[in-house]
Amino acid sequence: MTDRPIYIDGFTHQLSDLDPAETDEWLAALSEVIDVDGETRARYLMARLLEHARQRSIGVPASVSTPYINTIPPEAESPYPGDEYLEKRIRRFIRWNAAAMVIKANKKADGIGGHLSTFASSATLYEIGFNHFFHGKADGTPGDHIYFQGHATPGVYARAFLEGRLSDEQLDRFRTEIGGPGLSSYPHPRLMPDFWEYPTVSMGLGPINSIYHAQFLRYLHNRGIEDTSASRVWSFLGDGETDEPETLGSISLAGREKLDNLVWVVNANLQRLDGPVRGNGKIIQELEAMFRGAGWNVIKVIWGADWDPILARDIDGTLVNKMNAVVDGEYQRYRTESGAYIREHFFGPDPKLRALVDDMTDDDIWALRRGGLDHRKIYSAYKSATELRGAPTVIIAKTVKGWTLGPDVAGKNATHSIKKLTAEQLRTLRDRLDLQDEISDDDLESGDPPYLRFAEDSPEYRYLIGRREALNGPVPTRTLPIRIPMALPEDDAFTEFDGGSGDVEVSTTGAFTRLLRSLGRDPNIGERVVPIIPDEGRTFGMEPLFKEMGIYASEGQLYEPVDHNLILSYRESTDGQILEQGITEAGSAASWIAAATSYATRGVPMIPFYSFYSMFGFQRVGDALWAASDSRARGFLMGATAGRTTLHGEGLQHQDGHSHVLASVVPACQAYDPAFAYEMATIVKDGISRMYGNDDDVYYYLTLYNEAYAQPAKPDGVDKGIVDGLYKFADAPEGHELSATVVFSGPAHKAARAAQSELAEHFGVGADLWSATSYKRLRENALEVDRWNRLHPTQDPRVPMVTELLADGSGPIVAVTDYMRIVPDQIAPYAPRTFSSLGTEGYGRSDTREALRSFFEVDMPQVVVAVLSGLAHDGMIDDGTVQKAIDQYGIDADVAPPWQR
Ligand SMILES: Cc1ncc(C[n+]2csc(CCOP(=O)(O)OP(=O)(O)O)c2C)c(N)n1
Ligand SMILES: [Mg+2]
Repeated sequence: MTDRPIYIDGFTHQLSDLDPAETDEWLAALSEVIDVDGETRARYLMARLLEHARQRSIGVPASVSTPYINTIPPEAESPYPGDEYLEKRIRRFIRWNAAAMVIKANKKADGIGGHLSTFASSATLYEIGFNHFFHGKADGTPGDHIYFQGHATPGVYARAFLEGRLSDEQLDRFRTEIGGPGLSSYPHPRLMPDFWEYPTVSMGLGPINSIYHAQFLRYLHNRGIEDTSASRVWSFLGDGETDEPETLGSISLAGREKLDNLVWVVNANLQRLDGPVRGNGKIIQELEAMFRGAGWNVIKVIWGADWDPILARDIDGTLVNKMNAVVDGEYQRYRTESGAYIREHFFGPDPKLRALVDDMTDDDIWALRRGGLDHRKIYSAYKSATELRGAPTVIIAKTVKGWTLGPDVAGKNATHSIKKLTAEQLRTLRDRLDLQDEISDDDLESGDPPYLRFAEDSPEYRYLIGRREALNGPVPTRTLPIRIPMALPEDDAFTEFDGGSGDVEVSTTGAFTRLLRSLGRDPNIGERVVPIIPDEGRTFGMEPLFKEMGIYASEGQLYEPVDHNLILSYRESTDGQILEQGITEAGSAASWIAAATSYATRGVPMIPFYSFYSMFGFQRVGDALWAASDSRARGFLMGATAGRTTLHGEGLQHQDGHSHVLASVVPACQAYDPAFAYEMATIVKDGISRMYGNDDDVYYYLTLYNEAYAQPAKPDGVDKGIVDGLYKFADAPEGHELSATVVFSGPAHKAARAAQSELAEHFGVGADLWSATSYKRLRENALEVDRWNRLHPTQDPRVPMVTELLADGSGPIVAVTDYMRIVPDQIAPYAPRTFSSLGTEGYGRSDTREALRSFFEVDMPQVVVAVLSGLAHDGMIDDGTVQKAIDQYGIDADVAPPWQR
């Protein structure tokens, strides 16, 4: 046994050694170098050989990691084009204002919070972007798409303030949004729709969204919808944030599709909230290996320019070895100590290293910068990233958390949560930023630090505005007029379902696929339809679309598919319309968000339909769908294979009886549970006209089922009811003494309709049937009315829609659904008569639909018993009649309820 890994390269065993003597000579030579000149020299020679081999194009794989030094050597840096003095002044004003804003907010109402340290570490990373790279939208073109790190908002506001985009009052209202023009804590387009474009504060979502956004730009381009080549996607993220699976989970997609329109900037301040990101390792090295492995261009910016002359003197690699060996916990410590400490502990132990800094004072050593704080190094990295073709770039920039905020804050474990500075600490910051002329000691004593602005005729202001003008106006800016308009679809696609399916049995999923196909052929919206699927297209019967619409593949189809001779072959192409994202709900949701916000980010409305297993929607990627509503996404989520009893056979992890509960908590989500094809088509039609005709910032969630049944024809005059959430599907059969109302949704219509016949035939009850397409909608209307009534006590009370509709009937009301009872119970307080519900509580399990419906107590006998029970409760029949029915159907009344079994 050995505790060292054994290195075998299959390749060297695969090929025969054509000249063993020559091989031995090479190996012996290398061994001698290791023994005589040491490992560093050996590594140098190996690195040179590999570099040489790559230059000669002999196809050796690139190594996944490089030493802990800058990727771009000083001699390859680009000359700096900016006015360094003015930029430094601007940066300092922004640093100050960002800190002042957080401190003031926190003073006003203790605990309201804000973050000082994140932006303090990344100010240079942003300022280089603002002054030299980020393209705005002033001329009506979309410019760049910039995902700002959520906790860096104070810096972004502080800059907007200097640019004159925000007022003193607004800065004063940071984190005070109620009742005035407040600034949201983090980037929230829902709250600041003219400003923020991308919600990033839930860690990991910004990064993954940015990847699929970059892919979507290519998709728009390759499909000929618009030329997106002038836009770049920038994503700024924290090093701690890379622990989120969403952050790194899709990086291989960007590498594979060669998304050179994508740049990530990782702010490697080595810290997250509680402590070091990798105290015992090196986050930068770890990330480098992962990104290189995924095909990204990696630019490490670790050391500032003051290190260049020291590194130049390190001829035998001792310094680089030391840089490689020290762990992040140690690097963090250095920044909280002193120059003397760094001399002792970093350079100290090795006399050769110590000699490298002999001519430097402790202050000189202390002043040595990290690369991410060096504007020239960052400029070179960005320039190189934007010029590279054929791969996405990640810039990993080493910074200091809480930089410039003084010894009590910078690099301290608690730095992330510090939101207050004492007068003394403020003075340190002021002096550090050289702002003594602008801010007096008295200003600091007051505890109310002033905001700084440049006069409009000052060189700083002119420079600041001039740079933004040269880059096409301010960023971030969300609003962009529609650039490539879209007319609404023709009616034919929807009316096709009005007549029903006759005797032919089809599922609502099948009907949707048909609708999708027709929408794809519509002259007005056809090309704007974006079907997105995470590898379940066949389950949903979507394979006909593979051939007809084609599957988007950035490099086309480089092989002949196995089913090439079939009519429904698997057709991939560069202009394919379907985004088949593979088995990634997180990725598909990100892809959907990119398409669903294209109306705003590009001025190009697109209509995405993301079809997924409903179980793996809100439950799996609920946070992404929440962020989608923040983004003001417009599009369709199609929760297929819905229902706890309808997706038979699959069992506990697949059978969804609660996505409508989860959907009910998202304000912008329009959640529908249609029973019939015509309902589904009517809802989709309404969705398109609301979102794309009326510009409502909502999205639609429809559950689709895979149970095939004869689809009824659409009754007259029900469109409004379908959209409003409830309509009468069938009148009660006439001539019965007793009456009742049965409300169904989704496939529960079967039990409801069977119960209607049974009640009439055997119990003398005429029940009318209603279809509830959206309990969420009904509840929201009732809440609004409820509130109005409460706050207008002297006026005639209003009546909720659901109450008014159900007033057209008599007898008890029973609602039956393939979802949990809490879904129909949303209307319980507003039902005009005795109300009860039947639903699918508990875990799903594998069995037939019939067995499942009996188990979950949502089948015909249960509906009959519930109606009779309601009648007994109302005193219309005696309890014995109910008991008789229970006995007659063989219902085991004493078995434990399904959710306890
Ligand atoms: C999904 C999620 N979990 C937790 C948080 C809370 N949170 C806010 S900032 C932070 C630490 C961030 O560290 P890092 O990504 O390194 O950013 P830095 O501030 O150091 O630049 C955490 C955990 C969050 N915003 N989102
Ligand atoms: Mg960090």
